[in-house]
Amino acid sequence: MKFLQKLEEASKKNKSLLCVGLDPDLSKIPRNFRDKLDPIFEFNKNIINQTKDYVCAYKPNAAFYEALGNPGTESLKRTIEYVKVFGIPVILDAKRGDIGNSSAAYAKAAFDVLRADAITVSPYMGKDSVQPFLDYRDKGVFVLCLTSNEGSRDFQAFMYMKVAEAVSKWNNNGNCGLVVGATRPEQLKEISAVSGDMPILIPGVGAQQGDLEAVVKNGGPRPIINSSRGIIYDKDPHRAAKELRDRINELLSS
Ligand code: NUP
Repeated sequence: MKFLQKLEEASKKNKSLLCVGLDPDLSKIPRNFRDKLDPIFEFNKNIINQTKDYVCAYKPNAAFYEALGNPGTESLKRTIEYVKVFGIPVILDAKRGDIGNSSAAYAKAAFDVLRADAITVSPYMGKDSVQPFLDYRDKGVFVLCLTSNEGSRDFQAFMYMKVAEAVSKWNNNGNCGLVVGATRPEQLKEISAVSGDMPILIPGVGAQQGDLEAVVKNGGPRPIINSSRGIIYDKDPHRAAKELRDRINELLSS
């Protein structure tokens, strides 16, 4: 099934625009998981079991798994397989992008080996660095447009509109999306005015204190609103995910 179709089905079924970020940090996960054979997978599995009725997607950030070496990669693979059982799409947050043959290898790793449904990529090296990802027509490709961190003022502030316009043109297979930080609601409005019906992945609510109300208002027709630490380290992830999903829906209808 194509990424976008999978996203829409999960979104409809769970009445949700919420994406939960699976960014497990061994030093922060509860002690009872740390004693298990595969602590990261067991932690994720518990989060997934508690939140799977309230999300439209999950977003594991590759960094937290790669930092653990081979066992981390195994935990990531198992996590993606586990999510698949529920028909929910997985966006691998890996921010890849390189010369063509290297990007092709990154795409193979993400889509054929890890079996993610979508990936985040950087546009910095231009279209040929993104093309190998776009060639996987059934997979989603989210291009960084304007990120949530302070450093997005250094370079991205001068070119985010160019990125949004370029990606709209790269979208021949209908599999592109953009990434815009929730801490940039004004620019999100400008971006969604030119991005048509492309989904916009919006991280930065919760721990980074992005403006949820403005994000829902300005995020275009297909916002995917991500919270990672705000959900996974809450003492009650089930309640935290449900409350955030409901709050988003309340803002949508107000
Ligand atoms: O602009 C971005 N901001 C951001 O935080 C683009 C991202 N991909 N992220 C990622 O989203 C970040 O690396 C982390 O995986 C997640 C946000 O996590 P949290 O602040 O909700 O814990």
